[in-house]
Order: sequence, then C-alpha cells, then structure tokens
Amino acid sequence: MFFLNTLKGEKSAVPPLWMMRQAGRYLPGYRALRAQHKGFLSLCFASKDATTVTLEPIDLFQMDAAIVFADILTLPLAFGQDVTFIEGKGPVLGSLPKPSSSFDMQCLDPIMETLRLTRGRLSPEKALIGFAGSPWTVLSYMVEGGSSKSFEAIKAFVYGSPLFDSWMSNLIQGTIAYLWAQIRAGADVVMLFDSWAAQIPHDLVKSCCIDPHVAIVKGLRDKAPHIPIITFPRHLSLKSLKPFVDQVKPTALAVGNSYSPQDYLDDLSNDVILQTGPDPVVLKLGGDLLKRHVDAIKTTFRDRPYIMNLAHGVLPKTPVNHVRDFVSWVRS
Ligand code: 1CP
Repeated sequence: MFFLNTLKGEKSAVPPLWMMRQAGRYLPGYRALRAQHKGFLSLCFASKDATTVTLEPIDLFQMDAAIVFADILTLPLAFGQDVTFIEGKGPVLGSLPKPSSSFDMQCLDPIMETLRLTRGRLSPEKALIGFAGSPWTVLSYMVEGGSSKSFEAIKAFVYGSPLFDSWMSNLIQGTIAYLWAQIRAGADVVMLFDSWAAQIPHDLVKSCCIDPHVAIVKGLRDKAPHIPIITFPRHLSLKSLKPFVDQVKPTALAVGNSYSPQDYLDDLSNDVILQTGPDPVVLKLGGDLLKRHVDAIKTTFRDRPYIMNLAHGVLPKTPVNHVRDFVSWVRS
C-alpha cells in the first residue's frame, strides 16, 4: 500500500496525498447527506451514511487515504458526558462527569461499523485512517464545555484541580482503547489530533502534551506494533517539537506552517516522516498561488519520504476545482 510504504520510509516520485477534513462541507454529496440528519453527530453515528461521506473524496480525487468520518468529541460520550453540535455555534458539552464514572466504549460501536464498512469498500491500495483527539485538546472541550478562545477554564483545571491527574489518565487509557478498537475494525493507520497544543503554557508542555503522547504511543505499540501513528501537535514551537519527536517517536509528524518546510527538515530527527501542505486559505484561493506553494513543498522534500496534506483542515466553501488542481499539481 503506497501510503503505508511511505510511512515505512520508502521514497517515491510523488508523495501520497490526503487532506484533513477532506470529507466536509465543501463537498456537495456531504451537504446533501448532512441535510438528511438532524445533527452532525447523527450523521457520525449513521454508519452507512458516514461510510458514503468517508469515501466521497476518494471517489472524487483518488486520495491515497480515507479518514473515518467521525469526530474527536465522540470520546467524551463514552465517559458519559453530553455532547451536541449546534448549527453556527459548534460543540456544546454538558458538565464534566466524575473521573471515576464508568467508561462505555460500546456507545461508539457505530463508528467501528463505519470503519468496517469503509475498509470493505475501499480499494486495497488505499489506507484507512482512524483517529482520536489528544488528551489536552479533548479535555479542553470537556472542561470548557465547548470551543474556547482564552482556554481559561482548562488552564485553571490543570494548575488548580485535584481531578486533573485522574482525568489525564482516564483520557490516556480511553484514547488507547478507542484507537485499538478502530484498528481492530480496520484502521491501517491512526492519527492523534492535538489541535490546541499551541495553547499549552511552556511549563505544562511535558505533562499535558509530551507525556500523554508517549503513553498513548507506547500503549498502542504494545497492542499493534505494526500500525503507524501520525501525531499532530498543531503549532507547537520548534523548541518543543524537538523533545516531542525524540520522546514520543511517532511514525509521522504532521506539521502546519508556523515554520518553513526547510526549518522542520533542519531541526527534526531524520527518522520521522513529515506530513505537511499548503495553508487551507491558499487552497481556497487556488490558482498560481496554490501551485507555487505546492511546488515549494515538493522541492524542499524531494529527497525525503513525506506525506502531502494541508497545514490544517479544508475550509468550507473551498471550490472543488481547486482541490482537483491541488491533486493534479501534487501528482505531476
Ligand atoms: O457539518 C458540519 O458543520 C460539521 C463540521 C464538522 C466535520 C466535517 C465537524 C464539527 N467535525 C467534522 C468531522 C471531523 N472532525 C473529522 C473527520 C472528517 C475528515 O477529516 O474528513 C475529523 C478528523 C475531525 C477532527 C476534529 N474535530 C478536530 C481536530 C482537527 C482540527 O480540525 O483541528 C477538532 C478540533 C474537532 C472539533 C470540532 N468538530 C466540529 C466542530 C465545529 C469542532 C470545533 C472546532 C473548534 O473548536 O474550532
């Protein structure tokens, strides 16, 4: 499998390609199916429709990997916390349960069914990515009760609450269990999204980002040593990324564009495969600007195995034709 060969360190003439949020609101098929469901989570838990949505970008653009259509905020449901997505507002979570409350993975079975159905329909040449949020990012939603700008409540929780250690350990164990279930259901690769890693104060980078990733990667490798793990500590400083890579030892590191592609190459261990790509705004604008960004990345990484993606997820209203251009320029 092309995608897995790159993750094993094989260099190829053109890189494997997929996009974060490749199944989403910019796609007509997604919008049509989404309209048939009352809420976003209803679509995530309707395995047949979630499979159709997962496969749409593969059918349209022949991406090298599919990512299961689900969300990082499904895990709090297994801890008994209410999660709803409100149109125009985003996720809203109920009050934080007691850390000793029970963990019910069964409520996430429909997501495993989506993985099984998708793996059954996906060509054997294409990889299926399972995913979860990293503990800091998921806990920030659980404690803040939704998206946050200031991250005040989660920081107060980490610095001041006696419940922090229990919740961190719950999330580490829950994430291992969730990703292991996804692997058993057919995921060929797993990815951890630490979307809000840049909000972690420097004195907490070890306890809130590096250590939990070390524990999850070790827990998964004990169970499934052959499954590659992609980590995405988004916008973490290069100074923190170095110890992150040295200690976590992910198979691949997804990076955004806080630094130039050359800076990442110069500063990070040669063993880690990088996943990177143009800014989603550049994809939305398209044209020559996009081509220049694609060419610059291809030139910088020409001697290395790497995965082409975006710096972050596809934006709603991105023209589908720009995605077609992106795919053809990456592969030309
Ligand atoms: O129809 C809609 O409006 C729903 C929009 C949407 C979609 C398409 C949400 C709500 N989640 C998703 C799917 C999703 N989310 C996927 C699978 C599909 C794919 O990638 O093709 C993945 C991997 C995620 C991961 C996710 N959810 C992250 C991590 C990645 C990132 O973007 O940084 C985060 C932070 C979330 C939380 C989330 N999900 C949705 C919203 C509105 C939010 C809150 C975002 C915020 O706080 O700003």
